[in-house]
Amino acid sequence: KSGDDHETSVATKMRPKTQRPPLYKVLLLNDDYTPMEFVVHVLERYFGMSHSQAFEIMLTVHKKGLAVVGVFSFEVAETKVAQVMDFSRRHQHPLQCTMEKE
Ligand code: TYC
Repeated sequence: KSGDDHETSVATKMRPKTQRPPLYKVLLLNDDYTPMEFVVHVLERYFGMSHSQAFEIMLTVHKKGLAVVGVFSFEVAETKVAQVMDFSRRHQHPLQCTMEKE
């Protein structure tokens, strides 16, 4: 039969789309009450930042209102948000942490 793929002359390069898992930004929100040092501690403890890195990001949140503190798979992002929210609540600070799809 004519029209079989192997007989047609135009070579169409097969380029299967690589599936990447969706990524989620974890955001830290500013508020008027959480102590700066507490936020720095959270960034060191849950996001593996150095003290100076953590201080820098904390100041960005303080000045701009929010900042992305990391980009993770859904499960890791969800865990980080839960850990920060739980730690803040236990210390009776209103610090808010959320996630959004990148
Ligand atoms: N704005 C707070 C203060 O002046 C500090 C702060 C920084 C709070 C970052 C939350 O995500 C935050 N004490």
